Amino acid sequence: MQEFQSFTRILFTPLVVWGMVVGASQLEGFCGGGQWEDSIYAKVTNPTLSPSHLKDLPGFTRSVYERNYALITPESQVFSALPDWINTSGAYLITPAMGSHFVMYLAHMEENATSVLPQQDIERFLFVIEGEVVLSTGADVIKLPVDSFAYAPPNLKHSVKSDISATLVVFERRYQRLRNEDPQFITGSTDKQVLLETPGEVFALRKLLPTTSMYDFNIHIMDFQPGEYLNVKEVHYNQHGLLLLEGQGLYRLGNDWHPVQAGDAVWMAPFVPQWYAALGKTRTRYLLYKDVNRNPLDYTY
Ligand code: UGY
Ligand code: MN
Repeated sequence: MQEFQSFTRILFTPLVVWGMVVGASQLEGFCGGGQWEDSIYAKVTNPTLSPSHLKDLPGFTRSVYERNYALITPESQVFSALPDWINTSGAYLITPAMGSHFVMYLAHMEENATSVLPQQDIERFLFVIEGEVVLSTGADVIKLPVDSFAYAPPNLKHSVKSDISATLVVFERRYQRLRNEDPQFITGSTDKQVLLETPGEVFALRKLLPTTSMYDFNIHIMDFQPGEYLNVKEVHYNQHGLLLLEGQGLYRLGNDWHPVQAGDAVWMAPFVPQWYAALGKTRTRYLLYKDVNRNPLDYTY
């Protein structure tokens, strides 16, 4: 009898351990990063309150879709093959169906993945959250690791490829030309962008695109230390697409107050009241699309 017990222990102990490892890896869900867990923005795809921790609450999600804003949290992001991209799945988080004039999507590129060009006259901005991609234009071949970005002006022939798996956040919109100036192809990384003055505010601000009038939008990187908040309770004509890269806090959207954390995406329509306070123990960093430099009377959408 004793022999039988030790035999079963020998047989089953490795099986149980193996089962726990496999089970744990499955719990990470299909956006689980695994190999990228120590990347600086790992919380975007492995949030503190991850889908696996919420799985026992039937139907629970923090996501909401209102007339003038949406909060889309990781447990409700739905990925499917990105049309014509190779080995890439995408989750569209903001689209014109909501009233926006831009799209914002996450692209999960597997090994040997390749992008396709945007449609004619569409400009594209991409930011690397996990892994590394290689961006090629006719003239340049550029490696883009985590925290780096690229802006492709409308009709620029380019491709994005990944040898290893990578996650990007991508913004696209129809370029709104002003005079005869053309925006330029741009690449860079957040840490190389200068810190800008923010009169009346405490957050640290970097802009990833030039502020000149050729560019009809900008991408802001905003950092708040725990306890810091927006002083202005903003209501403005500009639209926003936001991805929380780090930290946790409270977002006021319209008359609603939402606890948010890294990985959450927010759509803000023109004039939606907006305010943020960083809470939790670490800084908040978010990435923010904002349309700029155009007369609101000239919008063609
Ligand atoms: O620039 C902005 O509009 C920015 N401060 N908005 C925001 O963080 N919601
Ligand atoms: Mn704003």
